[in-house]
Amino acid sequence: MRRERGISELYADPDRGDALVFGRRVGATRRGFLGRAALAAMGAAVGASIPFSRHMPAGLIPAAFAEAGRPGDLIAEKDGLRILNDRPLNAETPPWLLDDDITPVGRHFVRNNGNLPERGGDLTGWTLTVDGAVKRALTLDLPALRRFEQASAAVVLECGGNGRAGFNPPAKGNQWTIGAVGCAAYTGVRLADVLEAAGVEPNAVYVGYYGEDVHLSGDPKKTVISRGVPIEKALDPDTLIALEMNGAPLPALHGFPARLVVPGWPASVSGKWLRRLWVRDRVHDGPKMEAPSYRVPERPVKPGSDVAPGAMRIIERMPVKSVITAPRSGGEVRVGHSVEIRGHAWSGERAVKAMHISLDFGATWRACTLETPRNRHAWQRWRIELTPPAPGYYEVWARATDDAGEMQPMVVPGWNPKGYLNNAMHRISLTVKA
Ligand SMILES: Nc1nc2c(c(=O)[nH]1)N[C@H]1C(S)=C(S)[C@@H](COP(=O)(O)O)O[C@H]1N2
Ligand SMILES: [Mo]
Repeated sequence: MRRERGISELYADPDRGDALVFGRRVGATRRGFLGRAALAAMGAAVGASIPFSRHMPAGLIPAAFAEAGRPGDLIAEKDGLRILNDRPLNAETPPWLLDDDITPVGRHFVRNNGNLPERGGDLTGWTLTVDGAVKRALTLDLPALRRFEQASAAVVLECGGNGRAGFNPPAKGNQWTIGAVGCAAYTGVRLADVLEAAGVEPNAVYVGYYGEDVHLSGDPKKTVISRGVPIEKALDPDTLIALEMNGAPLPALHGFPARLVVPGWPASVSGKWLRRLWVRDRVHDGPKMEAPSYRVPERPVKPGSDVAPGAMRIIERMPVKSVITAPRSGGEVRVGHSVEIRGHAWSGERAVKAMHISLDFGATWRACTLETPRNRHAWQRWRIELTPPAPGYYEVWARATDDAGEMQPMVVPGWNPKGYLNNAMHRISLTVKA
């Protein structure tokens, strides 16, 4: 009951939801909303009456019970993150710690597929090789890399599996809720400039990365992960080889001394601890490029089905999404007082153009103010000040719409075998005290 749940799980099986909350089925009216007895039970469970109960779907597990980030799940370098796994290290950020416009290093999620490279923060012997379908292979040390023009940008990195915990039937892998995302400021050089120096051959179609991290088996011949992007994305002037994060050298956990930052795509293509970039004459085929890794069915499938590898496509841009960073879920306000609700919104390679919130389980929506991003690919601040109408239990649901008109779904979208791309709306609970 403690882990954060998507809105959807509830719709999928209302009876089970009721049983989880109340220990029994409490029953719904014919229209699928809560009946009187159910309402009383629900009110008692959340500790307040529910002013918008007429809109509350039966089986909805209250957000009040869906808290993530229990204390105690702490790691030294990370401030209040929830550890999903310590070997390899994987940790996500509770939404209320994502409030900063630029995510501090201590609050940026970590996703490692293997063990950290031995070098830590030591540069000895480090070079980056660029080879393959190029006119001249390059071997660059850090000073050589720094001689390229410097570029800086705030960039959202989101794991392709962020939100995996919401899928039903469950998908194996880290059970990310909503916090495998962050927006840090990166400084480095444009991948395009480095590729241009190497001279990309006309037959180049993809660029694959190799990092220095160590396979969990300990076998030095095994590669942890080696993904890549099409040459067009690699040549996009916003794609960086980052050397700094938030104005300091990249931390060991985030790829020291150099990582790719590929905006708008699943963060798995933003290779950390770079040692080689291989320009390919075919779609890169390193570990975790093949199906089903980072692929989704080309066409919608029935939840739980087997999907043939050939019927899957590589994930490219990430979908529209938002997070509520304040107040913290479970917060209280006094009746008659206003409360500022705020957060961030982003959409892969697009801009977000509208942000709405609902206080009444999705019956009505109010437009929030939405700031423009500080640069393309940074997330956008949204906020709204409102005064809930009466004492009681509320849920805030948040929905972003991007400039192509794509909107976050209320329920978990397209089930897929590995649990990628869940951009269902985020929700929190809010209690108004008399
Ligand atoms: N070399 C290497 N690069 C990697 C990974 C990895 O395990 N090894 N994980 C990838 C994945 S799946 C994600 S989501 C991001 C996470 O970046 P972060 O730890 O800086 O948040 O790094 C990507 N780059
Ligand atoms: Mo990831």
